[in-house]
Amino acid sequence: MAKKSSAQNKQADLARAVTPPGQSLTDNLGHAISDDQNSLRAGPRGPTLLEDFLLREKIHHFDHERIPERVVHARGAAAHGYFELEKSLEAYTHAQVLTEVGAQTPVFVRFSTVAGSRGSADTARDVRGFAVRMYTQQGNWDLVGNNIPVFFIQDAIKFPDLIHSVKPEPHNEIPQAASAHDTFYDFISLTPESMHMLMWVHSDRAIPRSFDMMEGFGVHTFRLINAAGKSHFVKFHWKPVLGVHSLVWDEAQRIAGKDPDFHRRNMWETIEKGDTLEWELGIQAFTSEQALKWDFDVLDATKIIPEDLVPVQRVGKLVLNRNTENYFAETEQVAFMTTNIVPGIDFSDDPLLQGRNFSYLDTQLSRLGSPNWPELPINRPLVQVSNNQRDGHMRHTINPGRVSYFPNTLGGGLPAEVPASKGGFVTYPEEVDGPKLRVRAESFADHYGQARLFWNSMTPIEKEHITHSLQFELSKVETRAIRVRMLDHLEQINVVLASQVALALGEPPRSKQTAQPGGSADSASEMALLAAATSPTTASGKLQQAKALSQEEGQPKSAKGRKVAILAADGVNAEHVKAVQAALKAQGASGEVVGNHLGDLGGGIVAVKTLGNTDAVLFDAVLVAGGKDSIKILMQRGDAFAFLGEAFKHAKPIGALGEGVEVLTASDVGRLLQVGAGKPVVGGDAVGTLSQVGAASLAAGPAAKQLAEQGVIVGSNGGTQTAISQFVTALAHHRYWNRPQVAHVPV
Ligand code: HDE
Repeated sequence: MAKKSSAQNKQADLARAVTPPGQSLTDNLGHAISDDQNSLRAGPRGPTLLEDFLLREKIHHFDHERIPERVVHARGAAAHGYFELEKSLEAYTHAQVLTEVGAQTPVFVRFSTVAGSRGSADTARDVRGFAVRMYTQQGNWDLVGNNIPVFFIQDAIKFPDLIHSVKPEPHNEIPQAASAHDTFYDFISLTPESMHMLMWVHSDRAIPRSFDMMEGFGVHTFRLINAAGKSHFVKFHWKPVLGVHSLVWDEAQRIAGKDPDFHRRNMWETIEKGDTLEWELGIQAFTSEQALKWDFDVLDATKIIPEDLVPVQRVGKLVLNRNTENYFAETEQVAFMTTNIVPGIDFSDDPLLQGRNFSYLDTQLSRLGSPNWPELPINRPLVQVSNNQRDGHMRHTINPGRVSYFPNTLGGGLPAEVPASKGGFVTYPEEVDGPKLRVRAESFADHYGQARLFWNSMTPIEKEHITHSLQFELSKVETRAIRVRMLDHLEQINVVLASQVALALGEPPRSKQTAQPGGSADSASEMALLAAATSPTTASGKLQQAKALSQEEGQPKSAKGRKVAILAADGVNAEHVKAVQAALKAQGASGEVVGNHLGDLGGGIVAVKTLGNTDAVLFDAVLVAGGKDSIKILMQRGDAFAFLGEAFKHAKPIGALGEGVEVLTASDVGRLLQVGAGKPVVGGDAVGTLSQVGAASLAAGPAAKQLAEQGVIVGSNGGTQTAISQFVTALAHHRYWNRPQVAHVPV
């Protein structure tokens, strides 16, 4: 069995290429440089001389620093770590990486968005790439997947059209990293096979809270082959230990401006402070006989295999724990390929996967410029490479000797072929026979059944988010005929969905049942309507709803990794701040002091952010600490009120301690939150808004409980400790969708 320490092997391998900073400045060929600040010129004010080889070399290198960005998935961030197998899959495969329990395999994982350029924002509504490379003892295994389990198209030949349609329009290069434009919906409305994926893309899955709060999927059906040569089909899953959690759309758009590096920063900081990002590897293994019984085709990448039909077995853990040394050398130059598989794993005939198998090798040549790209440190495998391939641009390997062919006797017959019994790769001998045809299989023909399954499986609030997202994107489509075509497709999925979207587009509703979109759960009629809105499914293994599609149900909820803004100013109650920070830390969360200025706020409290340089959207919750002087200052600051309004609007936990309650009462939260006399907060029984009732009386009474149910925690000085622990609990709950009138928050 490979030693646990083998996970460090890739680190040691990369270290061979890490150049320590030298003592003396030299050019690229080792000549010491005496002046790196002034070019060589004829006289102090004269022209620059062609002879200045130092200037020319420096500028020459600079001019060529960029390589072409990826055509898709250009925006990405990556980290190192390991995969550890917990349960042997020897019943299904003889791949060492999936049979050696306890062995740690080094990994490099790159997350990405698809549509935007390298410099675009992290939080665009988009599919996320989830590309995992394992440096196994049998060569590299790349699982180049996404965070959504299906894809837009069934056949690789349509990929260039799909991507051309979603990319900025070619005449004006607008819009960047956004699908909300005519060409995308022109294509999509003519491509019904994309409807299932479209539902996922309009769900909250397309705006993840962080990389480690999203699932990963291999998407295609692959094969596993065991030692006896028997094949099973398999789908690969990565299940995040923290559960699947998302941003809200308005928040995602604001983050794009406030911190375009939101996701990559989060991963970087998590690892820098010694924490890890973790997933479990899950597999759905099934036989071709099982597959033939289902009313959908497992070779069709627009279909999932519901977990109700084939449960996901969790078999190992993926841990990311090391940041890159150099973004370009590692994240930019890593070259994933679907064809990087190891013995015991093989392809299925999914036509999308088959097309990808051509594409990735090809793309690396265009991006990295030489067939020797596998020699780059991040790409080279940990096992020795030996073959008769030679030469080419940028060859690093020095192959000694006169033999570069096989078979040979002059080289002792080496390097020799490796028989299957010794680990040589052998393709699974699948029987194939048939006429050459350009056709789509009949079994790929159902385009709406699983879109309906997805819709049916959503909670009302998730359905509302899908509705809002479609309203947003389609209202940006300028060509009416395209908008109407999209409504026709939506009607095939669910008539209420189509009607709600039609309302926002100024089109006649498709059903008598409509509700005014309320903006949130305060539109009780919309919630009720959406809850009841389901459609009969097809191509779904006879299921009307499926497990694991909703991210509101059955997900682990914890405060770990969550970030709280503690609003404070000079004279803040230091005990409050320290107690909140300690309680958060105990749960793996953190509290950052956002002050009226950076630095010392008194009592040992240090502000690390300011009300001016950050924003509520960059945090998971907001708390106002007490302290008379501090509150006096905060009451003068519109940006403090904006913090609370935004957090309220985005359904985040809000807390106020001691005098901090005054700020809460005076904010939009106080204006809008209704308080009853022991009755539910939402509805006609309210005795007033929070500001009318007055904050001071809330701390102990039934009203405080009502507020807590909506994720608003208030604590007078006496009840501070209780309030803090309630606040941490609220943080683990993440979002409170049951708040009234969030659409009235003017931020
Ligand atoms: Fe890709 N894809 N893709 N793709 N893809 C690329 O390869 C392509 C598809 C995915 O972090 C490119 O090295 C074709 C499905 C990820 O470096 C390119 C087709 C899925 C990444 C390419 C697909 C993916 C890529 C661009 C249709 C989900 C980023 C640069 C047959 C399962 C990997 C590169 C990274 C990258 C082609 C469809 C995932 C152009 C032709 C389906 C995660 O070769």
